[in-house]
Amino acid sequence: MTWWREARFGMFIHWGLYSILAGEWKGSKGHAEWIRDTARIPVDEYEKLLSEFNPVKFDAKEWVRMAEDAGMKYIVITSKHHDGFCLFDSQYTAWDVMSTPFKRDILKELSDACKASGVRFSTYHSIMDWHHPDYLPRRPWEVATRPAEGANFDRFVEYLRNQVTEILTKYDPGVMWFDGEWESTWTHDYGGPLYELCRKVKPDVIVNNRVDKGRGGMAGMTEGEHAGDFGTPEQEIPATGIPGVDWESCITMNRNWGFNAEDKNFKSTTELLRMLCDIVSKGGNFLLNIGPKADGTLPQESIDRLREIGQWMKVNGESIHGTNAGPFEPFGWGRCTQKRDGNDTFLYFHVFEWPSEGPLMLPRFGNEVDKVEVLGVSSDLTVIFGPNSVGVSLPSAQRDPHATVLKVRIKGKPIVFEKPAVIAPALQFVNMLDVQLRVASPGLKIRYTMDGTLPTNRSREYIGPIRLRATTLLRAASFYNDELVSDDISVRFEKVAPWPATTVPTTAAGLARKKYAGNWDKLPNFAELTPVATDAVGTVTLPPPPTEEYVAYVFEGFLRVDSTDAYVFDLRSDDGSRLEIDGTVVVDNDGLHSSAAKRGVAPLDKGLHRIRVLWFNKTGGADLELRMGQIGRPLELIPGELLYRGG
Ligand code: FHN
Repeated sequence: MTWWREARFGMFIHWGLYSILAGEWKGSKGHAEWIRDTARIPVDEYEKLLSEFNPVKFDAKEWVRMAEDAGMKYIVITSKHHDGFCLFDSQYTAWDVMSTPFKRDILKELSDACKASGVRFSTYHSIMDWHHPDYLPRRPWEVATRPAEGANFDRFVEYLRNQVTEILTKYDPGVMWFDGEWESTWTHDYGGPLYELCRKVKPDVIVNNRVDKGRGGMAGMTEGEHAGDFGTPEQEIPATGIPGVDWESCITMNRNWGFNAEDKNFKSTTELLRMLCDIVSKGGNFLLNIGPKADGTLPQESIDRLREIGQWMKVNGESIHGTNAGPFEPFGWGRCTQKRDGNDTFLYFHVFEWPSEGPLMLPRFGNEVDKVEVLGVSSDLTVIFGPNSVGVSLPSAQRDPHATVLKVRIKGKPIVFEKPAVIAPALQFVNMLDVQLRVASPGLKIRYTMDGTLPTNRSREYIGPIRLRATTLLRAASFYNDELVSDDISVRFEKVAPWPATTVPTTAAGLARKKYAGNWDKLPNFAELTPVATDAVGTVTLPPPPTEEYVAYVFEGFLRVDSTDAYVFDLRSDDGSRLEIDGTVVVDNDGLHSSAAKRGVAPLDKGLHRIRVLWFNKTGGADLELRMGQIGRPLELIPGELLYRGG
């Protein structure tokens, strides 16, 4: 992953037969790469585009040069989008560029051009395929005209795997960027092995998380145990990065991935550059999309922005390439990235907004400052050093309207004046609760009070977990050289009475499970429904595969706890689910979503407690898992001997 992490910035390219239509079909506009579906073009009509695809102005070296000059370190081009058309010479289909008048292997030319440059070649490959006869499901509107009889999805998967193998072996992609994984026919049982195939054929290839089923919607991060080397937020930038998690935001320059002649909603160069700074300051990569025209040229608006981005990157690229997420909490006027320099650190501050008057005060840190400079220009930068503070002033004429970059060299790892994080298994407890306080920066002391007052340099210093036995308002802050240097954080921990156990006699082990049929987007009111089946199960679990769709289950019975305490419950499901204990909702994980977990806490007296778990699945993947643990202890699947059916 090293080259990819250091690259930070790449070019996405959506190009294919749809580019010929430029977003319009028989007067209907507003389309792009989905046009075969959104304009409902019958496949035989769409196939006529083959004879029109002849991008005579395509110049792979020119495309790669534009990417490189823009500071982009890799390109990801659609080897095959959802329409199934292949931009490469595939031995497994004639639905490819060699069947067009162009008859040139576009991927080969781009791969070769990349080899001769500093740009890594990569490909986007859609799993969903609206042309291959064995792909299922058909688009809903064409089921009648393009019947699925005889389609064999496993034969399609073999075709997919064969093409992935030929791409990996012929074009040396740095990244396999899969997409179109969301339909119910594509499952983890295919996704996992496809990831393994990529690893086997080309061990150094990087594979995104859309190879499998773990992508949590457009937010793009991987949930649950699924394959993929990085998360893929789409058309969005996460609010914060996630330490140790690789991710890449893919974003269009205007509003479409594929070329749409009417779409002039191009983001400004300033907006695009500030997105780049924002993404990289959070530890992510930026994959910026281009939608080339049918003749093989790029839209002029794209060319102009790439050139302007390149001008900025020539001066400021070191604040992007090879950097990691900045160490500070968000601050309004800009972003920060960082790069180690031996034992020292370079902090790069991207200044978007300068104060209307007075110096710009940098986020506070405790390190000794070696040097402060403005990248690129000899400048009249004024630096004001205060006690653990740095302010800068720069004449407005010397500021970069996109973003001015300040390069600050400090000794050692950043000593960020961050407020302490409070780590606890719950906010409520029955007997006692161990609370931890943490700061990432070296050199800081945490001081805290337990009566809600603001800590001073005479307050207790945090040296290890704090054991609470009564309701407490914990308040903590960071100190450096015995000076209060951070905001404070207050958290109220409440000692609560346990919910009383019930005395209902139990009749047998396990839970009653009722099955319901329906098409829901969230949990229904089961009191209004009649179950289609009822059985008993040893614990909270779904029937074995194949996955059921348009279905719900309600599990009911009693849970036995053997000691009075607060218990943490972790409920994972796809789609929605809910946990109720003694009639109170403890975890609400409802809604249409891929596998995701939520937690809740219930204070329980020793004995039996009524438990109800509700779950539904609309279509696609499904899972349900309930774990519990006494507060402060590991969570485990609920063993059957703790579950009973009631009288
Ligand atoms: O359906 C595709 C879309 O056409 C485009 O390729 C984007 C880019 O990541 N991915 C899918 C939408 O999530």
